[in-house]
Amino acid sequence: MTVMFSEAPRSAEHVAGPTRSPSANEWVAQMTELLQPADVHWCTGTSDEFDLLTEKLVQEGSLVRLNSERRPNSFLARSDPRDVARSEERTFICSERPEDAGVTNNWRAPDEMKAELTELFRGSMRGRTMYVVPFSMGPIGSPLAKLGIQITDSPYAVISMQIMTRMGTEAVEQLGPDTEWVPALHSVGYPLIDDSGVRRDDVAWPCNDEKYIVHFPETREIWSYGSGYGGNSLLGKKCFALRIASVLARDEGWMAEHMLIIKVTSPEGRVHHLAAAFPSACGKTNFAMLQPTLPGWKVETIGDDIAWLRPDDDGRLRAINPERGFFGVAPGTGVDTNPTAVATIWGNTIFTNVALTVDGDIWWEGLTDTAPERLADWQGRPWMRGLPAPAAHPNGRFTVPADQCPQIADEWDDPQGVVIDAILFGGRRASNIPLVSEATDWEHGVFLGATLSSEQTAAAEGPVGKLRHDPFAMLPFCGYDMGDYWQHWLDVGEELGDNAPRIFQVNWFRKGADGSFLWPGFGENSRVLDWIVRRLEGSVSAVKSPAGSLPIRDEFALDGLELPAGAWNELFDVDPAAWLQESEQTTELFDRIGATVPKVLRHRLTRLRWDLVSRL
Ligand code: GTP
Ligand code: SPV
Ligand code: MN
Repeated sequence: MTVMFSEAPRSAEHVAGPTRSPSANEWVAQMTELLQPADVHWCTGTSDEFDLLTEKLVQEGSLVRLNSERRPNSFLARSDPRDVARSEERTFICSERPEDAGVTNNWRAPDEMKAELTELFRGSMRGRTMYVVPFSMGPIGSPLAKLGIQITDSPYAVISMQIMTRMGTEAVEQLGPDTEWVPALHSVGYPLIDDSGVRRDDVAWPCNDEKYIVHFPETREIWSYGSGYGGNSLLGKKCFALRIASVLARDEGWMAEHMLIIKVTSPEGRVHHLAAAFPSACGKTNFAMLQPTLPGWKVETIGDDIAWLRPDDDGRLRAINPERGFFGVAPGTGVDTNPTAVATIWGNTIFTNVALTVDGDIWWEGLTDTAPERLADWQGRPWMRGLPAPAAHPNGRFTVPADQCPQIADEWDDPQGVVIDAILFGGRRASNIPLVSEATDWEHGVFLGATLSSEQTAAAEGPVGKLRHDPFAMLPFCGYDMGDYWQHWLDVGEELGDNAPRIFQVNWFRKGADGSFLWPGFGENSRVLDWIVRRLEGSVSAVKSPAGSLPIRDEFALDGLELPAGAWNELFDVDPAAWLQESEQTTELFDRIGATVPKVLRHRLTRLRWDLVSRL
């Protein structure tokens, strides 16, 4: 594999390597010395390169090529069973002062952490190829885009970055001598040659039991060691576009959020753009690809996981999706629940930790109603229908280019982004939180975001189902103190003033006494969308409640929906006693975060508690 950049213009102070940025070239040279790889490959992002890498991975047994008639140019990866999700316990924000990382992040002193990691990284690529992956988060040349360079010894990470970001030559061309860029160092921590020169065989999914996902917010650096999986290894995604970007955003007056973006067209042909923050595996991809059951409505996809939002020259909030692919949860994605995702992954897709069918295609729980009789499960073991263990890992994923989505909006890669009219917050809540409510104003919206909680999912290591606060769906992704982050939200709202988007809270996951979902969800969520847009347009009213403004049944689009008797009331029930109990937990959260919690949010909480007490 040869370097493709010999033509790149070189400046006088050019050090070595194929970019116009001396700092980038120097960093790559330094890292090469530290990591001691067998060779270095600068990635171009071409389809030839993708083919070479996937073929190599197939030869080595790290990828299974799927049946090319059923799933062209698609592959299955099976990870080490100890490396199947983000490792929040091993994720660190290493600011100079611990209080800048805040109590919701793991913190270590940057010097200390760097010294420790340097020893782990020393020689960690022996016997392997070091890939240099230049990438742009955001459309090439967009005023909202940012550049990064990932160094990795994982070809799986390279091909995933190729799908998920604008990667290779087009990114490197953006990198001038003085352009800012984020260094993102990644090693799976499985060198093939040890300190004494002894060689060992590679494994299908190399990784290390010792994992570190580390961010240095002040120097805008990422060092990730020991994991090859998702957000731990595709460093443009959570590490850059959320943790580092949230810090850049605070400093530069914008916002980096864990949000989908959609374009909604009403039956009257009016267009609105919405952004929505739901925690990991709580329905962003589904909502981003919604197929409305309500006649006349149209939803188009702009992004499914991350939004960068910035006040524009006219004072309105504009958003881009910094990614160019979807890394979506596979289980639960089916023809009934998300037909658009099923159509999107027709080919050119990398599947991770899902089941393999006898004819070389993929399957997971929820893709079809009935499982095939026989499968190879996500670990490649024989599996039969009726076995209690799922065939796919609950955090099995697909990685696919966004432009394959049949309902992708034309504006999805517009460098200027789209103007956001409404922001939604939503969690996975069996109780307490209504199907939909509207914040009374921006400050109340920030309160709803700050107090967002959700049952934990398989997207991260940890106890699935456990309720936890996940403010703004950013708990694992905010690169600085949570209280300061809330204040930043208040500041941006102040700047936007009357141009600020309206804020809503949604919950598709409320359950009845028998434990089943009260709301059908998925395409039927268009009914909620209808109400939200009608609110924006001023054509429906609402009733006040401690949860915000609630819809009136007569004004809500329920036609054609068989909602069980009593379900409406249960969906919107705000029980003062239960809410009061929940507000105790909010108090605990605020106390834990401490002095940086904005005063107005504390006042809100006090007012809410008085309101609830008066309703007991
Ligand atoms: P990350 O990629 O981890 O950030 O997650 P995400 O928010 O994009 O999650 P995704 O859309 O992939 O949703 C994951 C799970 O939520 C799937 O199992 C879906 O079936 C389920 N889900 C999505 N929408 C709904 C809904 O409206 N109702 C119900 N009951 N489940 C839903
Ligand atoms: C999430 O966990 O929110 C994801 C998947 O979007 S990962 O990229 O692995 O973080
Ligand atoms: Mn996510």
